[in-house]
Amino acid sequence: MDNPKNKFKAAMAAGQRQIGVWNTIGGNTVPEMLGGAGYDWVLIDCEHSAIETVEVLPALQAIGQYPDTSAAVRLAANDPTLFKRVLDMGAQTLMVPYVQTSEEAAAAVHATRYGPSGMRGMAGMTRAARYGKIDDYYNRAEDELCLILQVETLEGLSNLDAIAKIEGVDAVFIGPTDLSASMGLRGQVTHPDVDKAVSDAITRLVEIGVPVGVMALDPDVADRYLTLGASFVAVAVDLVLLEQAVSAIRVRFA
Ligand code: 3PY
Ligand code: MG
Repeated sequence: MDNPKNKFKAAMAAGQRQIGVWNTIGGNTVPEMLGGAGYDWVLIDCEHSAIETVEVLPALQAIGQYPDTSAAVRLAANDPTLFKRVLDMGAQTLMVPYVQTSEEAAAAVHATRYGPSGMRGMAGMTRAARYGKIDDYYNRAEDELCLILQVETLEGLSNLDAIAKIEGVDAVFIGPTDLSASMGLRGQVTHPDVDKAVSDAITRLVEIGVPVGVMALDPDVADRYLTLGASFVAVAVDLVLLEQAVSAIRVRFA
């Protein structure tokens, strides 16, 4: 059996913008619904949600039913144990929060590589290897992995080039919310200073040829970041959409 192609990585390499939705509600129903909604990617968020590692597997299986939609998993932290488990579950695109230095970036890459170049533990009977059926999985796994590092602090921005240029880093994702806190503007993601810092980071990453992603829940802001050259933008979050819909219908009957 062939190693499944990472369509998200291939699309970015081909310059096709990727529009994504964030999954923060655990279980398999919501990921299944989001997977069938026509987005290019669905991110299963283990950092800012109650989604535990054990729930990543059914979410990947649910999204995996839709071949035109790629799944990505955001780990709770830059911890090699977490990498190992979701990689073995078959996650091919990983997002790592709060990367601030080139050393932290290198550690994330190291966690995705088998020895001798890294410390991803080896196991044969995994979903990633389709239970032993993928030909030469150990030597081909890395070709289809996509490692996205989040830069979302002023310290991270000051090391942006160094982080982005570490070999094995496939893309950088700017986190406007954490960045707003780091800038002393907690939660003010549309503040001109935060917006400028995000825009400058996108422009810089485009200049050095590293694919860049960002979250922008305002479609006009998302359009602007796409025009600046962002390759992948998360434009919606399941729980935000649910809250908006629930509140709107309640107001209708107030
Ligand atoms: C942030 O904005 O801080 C995120 O991590 C997601 O966009
Ligand atoms: Mg963040």
